[in-house]
Amino acid sequence: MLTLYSFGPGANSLKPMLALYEKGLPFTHRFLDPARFEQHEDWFKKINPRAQVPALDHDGRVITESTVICEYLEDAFPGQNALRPADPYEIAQMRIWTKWVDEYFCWCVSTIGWERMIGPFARSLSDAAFEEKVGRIPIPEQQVKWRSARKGFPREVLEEEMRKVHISIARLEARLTESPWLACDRYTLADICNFAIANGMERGFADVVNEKESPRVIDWIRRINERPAARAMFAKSQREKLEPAAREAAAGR
Ligand SMILES: N[C@@H](CCC(=O)N[C@@H](CS)C(=O)NCC(=O)O)C(=O)O
Repeated sequence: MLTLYSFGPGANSLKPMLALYEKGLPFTHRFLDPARFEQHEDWFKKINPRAQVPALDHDGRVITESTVICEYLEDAFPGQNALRPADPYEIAQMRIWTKWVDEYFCWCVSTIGWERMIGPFARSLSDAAFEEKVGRIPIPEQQVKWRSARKGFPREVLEEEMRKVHISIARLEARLTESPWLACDRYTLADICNFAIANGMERGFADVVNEKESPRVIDWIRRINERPAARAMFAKSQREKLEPAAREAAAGR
C-alpha cells in the first residue's frame, strides 16, 4: 500500500505525485495544509523527522526526498510504465537533469516564491505565534529561511536569485531546442522533476517564461500538462480542494 504525504501537485510534492499517476499506481493521498503548518506537527515528524513534504509510505516504510521517491518507484515497480530510460548513458543524462533541478533551479525559484508568498503570510502572524511555529521546525536552515522571508530577503539576494532563474530557463530552452524531452528522446523523470518547478512560471515569471524568450519551454510545459496522467492529477486535486470535508474524512481527521 502506498500513501503520499504532500502539499498537492506543485513544487517538490508534484514530482512523486505525477510519477505515481504516470505509472498508474493506486495510492492514498494525505494532504498537509501549509497554512496550518501541518508539516511541523509531531505526528508528521514521526513520518519525516525533517518536517517536510513529500514523503511516501510504502507498506509501512517511509521514503523521503522527492527525487529519491521518484527513483524508488522505478526500482520498486520496474515493469510499470517506466519513467527511467534503460540505457546507462541516458540514465546518467536523466540524473544530471534531476541533480540540477535539486541543486540549482529549484532554489532560485523557491527563494523568489518565499519572498512573494511566505513573506506576507509570515508577517500576518503575531511575533509570538510566528516564534511558536518556527520553534517547531527541526532544520536550522529552514528556521533561517522562515525568518528571512518574514523580514524580507535582501534586495541583492533576490537579484542574484532572479539572475539564476534567467540562466535556468535559458538552459532548459537550449536543451529543448535540440530534443523534445530533457534526458533523451522520451519523457523521463528528468522532465517530471523539472516540470515540478517550471509549471506555472508562465504566470509567476512571465518576463522570463514567455512565447518570445522561451517558446520551447512553454511548449514542453503544455505537452506535459496535456498528458492524461497530469490531467488526472490536477483534476483530482481540484476535486480535493472543493471537497475539504471529504478529504479530511479520508485522512481520518
Ligand atoms: N529536498 C527535499 C525538499 C523538500 C521541501 O523543500 N519541501 C517543502 C515543500 S516544496 C516543504 O516541506 N516546506 C515546508 C517547510 O519547510 O516548512 C525534497 O526534494 O523532497
